[in-house]
Amino acid sequence: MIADDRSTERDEACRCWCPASKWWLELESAEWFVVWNTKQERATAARACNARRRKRNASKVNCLIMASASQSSTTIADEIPVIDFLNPDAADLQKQIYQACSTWGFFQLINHQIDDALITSFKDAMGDFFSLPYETKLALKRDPVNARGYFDDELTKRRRDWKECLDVGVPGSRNWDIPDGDDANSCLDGYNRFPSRKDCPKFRDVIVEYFDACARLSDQLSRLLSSALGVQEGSEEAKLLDRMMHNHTSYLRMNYYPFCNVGSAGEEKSNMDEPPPLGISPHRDAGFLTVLLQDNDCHSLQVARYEDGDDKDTDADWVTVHPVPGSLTINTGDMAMIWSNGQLRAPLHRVLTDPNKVRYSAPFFYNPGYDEFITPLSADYETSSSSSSTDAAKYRPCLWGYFRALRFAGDLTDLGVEIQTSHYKVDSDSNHPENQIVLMGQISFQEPFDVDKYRQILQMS
Ligand SMILES: O=C(O)CCC(=O)C(=O)O
Repeated sequence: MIADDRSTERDEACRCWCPASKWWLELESAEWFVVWNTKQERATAARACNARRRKRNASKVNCLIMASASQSSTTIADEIPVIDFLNPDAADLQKQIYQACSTWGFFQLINHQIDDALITSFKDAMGDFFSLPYETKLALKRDPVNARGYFDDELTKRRRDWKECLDVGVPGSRNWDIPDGDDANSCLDGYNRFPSRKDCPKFRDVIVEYFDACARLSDQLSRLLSSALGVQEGSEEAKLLDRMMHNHTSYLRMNYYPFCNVGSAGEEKSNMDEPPPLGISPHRDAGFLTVLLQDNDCHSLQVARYEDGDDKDTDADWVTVHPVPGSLTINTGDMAMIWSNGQLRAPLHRVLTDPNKVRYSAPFFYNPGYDEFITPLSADYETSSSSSSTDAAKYRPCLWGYFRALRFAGDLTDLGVEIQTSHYKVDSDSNHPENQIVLMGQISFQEPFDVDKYRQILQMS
């Protein structure tokens, strides 16, 4: 807990910013209060505070106590499932993973079989990279014709994030030994930009080894999910996963969040009127699933928790995902949600900034082949969406290469409303499903996607 003296001078109409929950509390008057992370807990804190004020007939605010992003002891992170990958009961393991992904969309995986020593080397490599001089990193900057490389200007949901990143993806040739810039390596996402061996001697080898380990783990997790959904091995429906193992277009993002002591308008110091910026604004991951390595020292990833059946983005409670030591955090993405016909959740999540601590994290995004149309399992387009049939398809087929291109374009430049799975709902009037066919006829997935060249089509949707 930390006392926040920014608020102590305020007598009345107290408004308090809680960095843990990104939430303003309006209280007419209070002697003290504690801000918790969930809506219910905030309401309880507010009630307790008002009762105390009435009892003491107090009109002054003396002290505010708040939970900070990294120190809060009040979150309900324990409820985010922790799953043991070495569970000898395969059916139970499938069931746990399915339950986690269909409720939270998140879980923490222990005994994941990625070697501790590899993870330590990977973390060291990340640290080495982000400590390079800014100009050296900037020389690797991504651009409108190459989604891979370094950047510090990402937009999430049209807001700039407070972080630096390096994206490395599977090479177009699928062969890490072919030079990065070789034509054989070009693909929709561009080509890799590694730091030189002189600047970061072990970086490339460690990243490639960690990348391959994450790809293997993602394949195993996808198959467990698929079995839990009742997909028979060898069936037509299982083939997406067989193909994905060989044609996945995954990338590994290395994130560095500097500590943050400015307001979102960029002033030198935060002030009461400007909440601090977010490390990453609320978003859902676009691909199939994500294997996330978190920072053990700075806990600021939060996942939205909804009331049953409610997935409106506006009214979420935020729950901090405190990493269990040695675990990897797993979440399902938009493509898993479409493929499972909505049974698996693509959870909304965000990252807070911390005024005192830097943070490192690394999501590995396991993504389908670019030319893959993701279609709901057992899709029945004959049955109307309002039918109670469980087989009625809720989504129209989604071309991953198109979805990915639009997300990349939106990360880089403000194109208006960001593409979402809701645009593929059978009752949506969005023209993305038609537009994807137009774009497919015009681009090659073997060539880097050019945001400026296709701006017109991108803005048609
Ligand atoms: O930093 C984290 O923990 C999550 C990162 C994330 O959500 C992203 O990079 O999309």
